[in-house]
Amino acid sequence: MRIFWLASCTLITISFNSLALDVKQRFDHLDKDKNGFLSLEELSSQPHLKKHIAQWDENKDQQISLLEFKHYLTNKS
Ligand SMILES: [Ca+2]
Ligand SMILES: [Ca+2]
Repeated sequence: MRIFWLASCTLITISFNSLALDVKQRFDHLDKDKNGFLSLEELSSQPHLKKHIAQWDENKDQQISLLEFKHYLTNKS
């Protein structure tokens, strides 16, 4: 029973990590100039996010940071 519990915890940890990794990979893929932010131009392949950038650009710098991108991916409906 203890082993089963440990295995469940490990699985949960792995799936959390892979989600975080997935966000980072998607972000890096979109961040063409690798400056750590997604400009409106770089969001051209993400029309939904581009359209709603005002909603997700939390510090209103007209760019999406990794954190803002993560919020978008985890909260969009
Ligand atoms: Ca960029
Ligand atoms: Ca921003």
